[in-house]
Amino acid sequence: MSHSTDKIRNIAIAGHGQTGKTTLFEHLLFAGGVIPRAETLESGKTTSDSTPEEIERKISIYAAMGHIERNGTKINFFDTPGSVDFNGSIILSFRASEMALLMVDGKSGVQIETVKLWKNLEGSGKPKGVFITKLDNDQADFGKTLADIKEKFKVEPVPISLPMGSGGGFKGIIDVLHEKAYFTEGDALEKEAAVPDEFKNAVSAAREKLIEAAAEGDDSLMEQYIEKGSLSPDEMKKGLIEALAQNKYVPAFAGAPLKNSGLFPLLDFIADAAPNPRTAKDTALDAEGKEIPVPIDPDKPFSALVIRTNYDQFSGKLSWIKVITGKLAADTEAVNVSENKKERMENCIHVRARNLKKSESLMPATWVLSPNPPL
Ligand SMILES: Nc1nc2c(ncn2[C@@H]2O[C@H](COP(=O)(O)OP(=O)(O)OP(=O)(O)O)[C@@H](O)[C@H]2O)c(=O)[nH]1
Ligand SMILES: [Mg+2]
Repeated sequence: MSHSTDKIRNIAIAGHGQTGKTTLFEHLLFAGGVIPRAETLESGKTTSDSTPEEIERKISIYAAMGHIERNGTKINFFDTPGSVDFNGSIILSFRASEMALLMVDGKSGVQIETVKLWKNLEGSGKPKGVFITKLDNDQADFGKTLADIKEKFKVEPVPISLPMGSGGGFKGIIDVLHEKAYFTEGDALEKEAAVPDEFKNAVSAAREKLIEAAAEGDDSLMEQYIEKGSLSPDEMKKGLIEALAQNKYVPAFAGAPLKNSGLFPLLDFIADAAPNPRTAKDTALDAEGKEIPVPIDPDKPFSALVIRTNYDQFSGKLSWIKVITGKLAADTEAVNVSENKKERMENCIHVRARNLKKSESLMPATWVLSPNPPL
């Protein structure tokens, strides 16, 4: 199914090595019904780490892409490698996404590669979120990790979700925005329930912070907040979207993806509030090499960003493409500006985990694979 551009969200998952990016990606695909079960790193069967080298070394070497549906929105994720040796694919994944989600281990805190990635993202001005993970580990500490993020990045992270218990006593996650609890259920998906009484005060305090962040969205919301001391749920949602698009706050998520925990609050927030590509800013180089703004727009002539090109022994040259303007249909011809030559894109292929599906015509902001044999 082809989604209109405003119903697409593009997110790059990044962070220090071994923080659990591939595990989050795998469990998101499971939560989205794309794969029947989530595989572990140790099994060597995860969707993302699929090359012999990755399976052998148990690390990600190549960026992987996949998408799931949530509330009528198509959410594309990039799982990027943690090692700087593969920095090129991380940078391109950022370039192709409207938001980055940085993974921070709830026990180790912010590690060096994440600091470098943060600096890189600061330059782009794109919104960033943090996912504090492995909260099921002994000694994991959500509050301490938030404080570490605050100190290292000089920002006030705003919790969208909160953990219930920690280490051996970890029970699940609370969605602060929607005031729902999600209890872990072994290998099954997390189960929704009412917020337990013991966490109600913490949720109220976190909601206050969320309302403050939302009030930053625009002047009328700020006036409303100053006048009434609060915002309605609709104003809150509008403010969170606006303020995030302007990079005014950093949403913080809690979870233990290995236990399927913290996935739904993350997905619901992304579907509701992550940047809409239709309003996000993109840039390209003009014929003189000058950087110019390029709005992502279906009504302009076709243009696309090639994120990566693979050579497949059966299909030949396979390019990962993000459509920027116009529509991409099978058998489209376009000029490859870096090589100044024409290329033909034979098909458009949606990547759903390891399944590939042909698509007729694609809207801007979509990521696809496209075989482009020589003309
Ligand atoms: N306890 C616990 N362990 C986790 C969780 N998420 C990931 N892990 C473990 O952390 C290790 C690294 O996980 P990966 O998902 O490969 O981490 P990564 O960030 O993708 O690693 P690189 O791509 O190599 O940088 C594996 O042993 C996972 O099982 C979690 O939520 N809880
Ligand atoms: Mg990985």
